[in-house]
Amino acid sequence: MARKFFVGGNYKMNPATKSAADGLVKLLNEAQVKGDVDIVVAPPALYLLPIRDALKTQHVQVSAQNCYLKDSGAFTGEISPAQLADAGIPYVILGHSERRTIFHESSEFVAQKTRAALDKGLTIILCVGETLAEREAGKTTAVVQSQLEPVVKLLQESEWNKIVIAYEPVWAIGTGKVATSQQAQETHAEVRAWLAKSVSSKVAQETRIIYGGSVTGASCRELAAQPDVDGFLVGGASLKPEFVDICNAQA
Ligand code: G2H
Repeated sequence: MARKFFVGGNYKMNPATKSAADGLVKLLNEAQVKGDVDIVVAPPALYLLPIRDALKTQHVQVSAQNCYLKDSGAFTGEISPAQLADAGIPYVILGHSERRTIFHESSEFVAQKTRAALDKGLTIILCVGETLAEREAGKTTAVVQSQLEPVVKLLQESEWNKIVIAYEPVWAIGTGKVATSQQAQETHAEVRAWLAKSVSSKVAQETRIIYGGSVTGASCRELAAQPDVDGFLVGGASLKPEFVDICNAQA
């Protein structure tokens, strides 16, 4: 089964003003998107609804960048999966390395949030990836598997169609140092083989595994040509016109 190409734009804590956010919407509304691709942009929570409502193109959907576990309650600063679902936000990014590192989110916590988001019908862009020290120590596969294992334990096989795995090596994030197409392909293939063993061959074949980490308009085509690279999660370049080129990387 062919996996549909997927391109996410992770705006992180950008842009700094609403008028700059309007510029990003204009870019998306005017984009010439070729081919069959899921495009999902993840603005800061403050801009989720205005951006969603200003998008005139059917090609683009929106995602939250994070959520908590509970439906509601005394959790200052958090957004719940129930609130996202109620607002009609279809996607949420979970487990981004900036959440794991800066906000100390464990793989178990990310798995619990994945469970909670699935229970509300959200689709999860689930981020995993190793640090440079871990890669150099030959631990890439073990680290990525250890991040996925708690999720595997909490999901039914039938729920994996609501998961997009984003492989984002930490050393490539925001550094300008993109993984080579060979490095990305190798890890994606290992993740897929591990899914076949740990969940099922159907899930391994159908789950999209996208690459993130300093993807640009210049690097996207070679990466997209790899058989196990099903798209991208784009940070810095999602704030620039080249994001459209990345959306068309497989066209
Ligand atoms: C990795 C990526 C988006 P960037 O975090 O998730 O960001 O493309 O800026 O490295």
